[in-house]
Amino acid sequence: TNLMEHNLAPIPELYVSHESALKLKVEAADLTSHDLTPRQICDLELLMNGGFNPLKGFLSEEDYNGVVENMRLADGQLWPMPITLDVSEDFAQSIELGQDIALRDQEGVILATMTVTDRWEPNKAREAEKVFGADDDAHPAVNYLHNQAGKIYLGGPVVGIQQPVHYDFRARRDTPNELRAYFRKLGWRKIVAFQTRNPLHRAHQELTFRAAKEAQANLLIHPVVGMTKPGDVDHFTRVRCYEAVLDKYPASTTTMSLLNLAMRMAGPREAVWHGLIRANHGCTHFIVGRDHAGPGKNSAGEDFYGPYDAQELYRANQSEIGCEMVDFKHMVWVQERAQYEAIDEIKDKDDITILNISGTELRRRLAEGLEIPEWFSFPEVVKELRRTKPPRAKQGFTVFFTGFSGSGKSTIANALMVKLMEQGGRPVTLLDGDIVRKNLSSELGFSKEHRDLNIRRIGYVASEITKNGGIAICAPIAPYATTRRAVREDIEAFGAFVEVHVATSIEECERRDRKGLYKLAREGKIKEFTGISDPYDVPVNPELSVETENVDVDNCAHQVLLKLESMGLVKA
Ligand code: PPS
Repeated sequence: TNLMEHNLAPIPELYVSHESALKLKVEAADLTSHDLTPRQICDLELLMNGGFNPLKGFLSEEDYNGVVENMRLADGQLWPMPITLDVSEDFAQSIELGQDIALRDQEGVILATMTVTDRWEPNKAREAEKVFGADDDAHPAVNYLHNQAGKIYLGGPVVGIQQPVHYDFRARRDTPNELRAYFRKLGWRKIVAFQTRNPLHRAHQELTFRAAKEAQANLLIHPVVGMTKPGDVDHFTRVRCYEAVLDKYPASTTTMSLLNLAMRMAGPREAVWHGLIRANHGCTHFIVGRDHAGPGKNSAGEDFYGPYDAQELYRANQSEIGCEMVDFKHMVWVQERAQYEAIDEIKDKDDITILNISGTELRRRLAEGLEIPEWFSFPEVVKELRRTKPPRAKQGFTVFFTGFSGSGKSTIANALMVKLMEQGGRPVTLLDGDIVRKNLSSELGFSKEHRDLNIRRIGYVASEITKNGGIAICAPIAPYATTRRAVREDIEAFGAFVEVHVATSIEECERRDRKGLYKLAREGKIKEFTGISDPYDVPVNPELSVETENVDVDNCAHQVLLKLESMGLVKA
């Protein structure tokens, strides 16, 4: 890169002037509204503030096809990620092409208007294959695509009225143009950005130091606070951790800013996307590590991408990205020399002791309240993490029973509740199928839609209980695997989700017929009866499966308790 040409002039934004915004906001109140999802709000913010420059709105069909097929907009410009406005079929049908719609946040505030120029039903399987590398729901973005995103995409230019409001860490949030102005003011000509969705430990600090030195650049720590991988440490905790580490950097050459990006965990394509976003934020260099924005394992237990695929794709597109890659050296602690070194640069591997704590090992140590050594992290960071994540035996969790009607879910759940109350320490709530249908879901029937709604409500309450350190025991039929997975994700943000399949066969349930419902279902007097005239997806990987034929209730409940002990959720 020719740095003399490094251009920190403002980039285009999609906002109208303050005066026009006031007027437009009033006019927009009469338009058909779309309530944005959390991910769409993140996307819209970066569209409006120029973070997604050169995009001028949500992708048109032609742009979308180009992006999916070969990472290019219709005009040939590099853009690797579909930024699409997904909506329901009903909403899509309610509008006409050429119409303006209002885009509202979750409180109903109008953030922008969009002229709908395109409306189409995407081939989601194709998008999954091309963009994320596999049509496999184990990939968080593929799961989102199939199970959360609407069926229809709308495209068209956006007119920005106001930024989404953030009440947290306000001083740490900057638009691309604010960062550009800051760099201009400080006279920074070279800036290397560090993307992260994890707390920073010593190895990260070492590698960012080295990257800055190598590029002879200033450092921008640019963590994502929008949406990251389900199960990540929440951004409030992370930002407190970053602030604690920031003291260890030279203030005159390092700064930190929060990026409200919704990540897709798309590995190679994501790295290219991140680079473009950082170029828009005025950066000249970008750190790409091993397995950048990796989504974890696929459903066959293998990695979605090779560890250096992201670096390769980035390198191939570097000149167009406009932000030079600094590749991440995997840093390890060399005990004898008491310092971090890049693993590929160590010559005397056989004579020294290399120490490393993986993310999984760190989570285990936090969960079990074990020691985390000072060579690995900073005491201030560990303290913050422990504050958010007490050891597992003190955290909330959810036990989610699923199985046919009459399989024994409620009875086992009741027995488990009593056993947990005998132990004491945490409040226990039982969300039994029948109790929930009475108190939360009295208006619902047994269609797929209503069952899903019922389960999502249970999941919501259980996630709140889990978040607040209690134990939630749920015992619905929950026949649909995708819904159970969605509930799992909601809950795993706050604590463990223990799925217990009460595996009583349908024949046995019907033979027992404790409520006489199977008889009625056979006679057609109850429609859509699970196992008789309605589907049940057998859990594929439940934490536990219990047989109830020839096993008494106490023993079944005890099996669950043993499972909870083995997971460290209750003290042995
Ligand atoms: S679901 O699918 O998870 O929302 O079902 P759930 O809320 O657990 O409700 C299940 C109880 O409702 C009774 N019932 C039916 N079950 C299945 N299908 C149909 N059509 C139906 N109609 C009524 C049944 O007694 C279930 O009781 P449990 O507690 O499972 O034995």
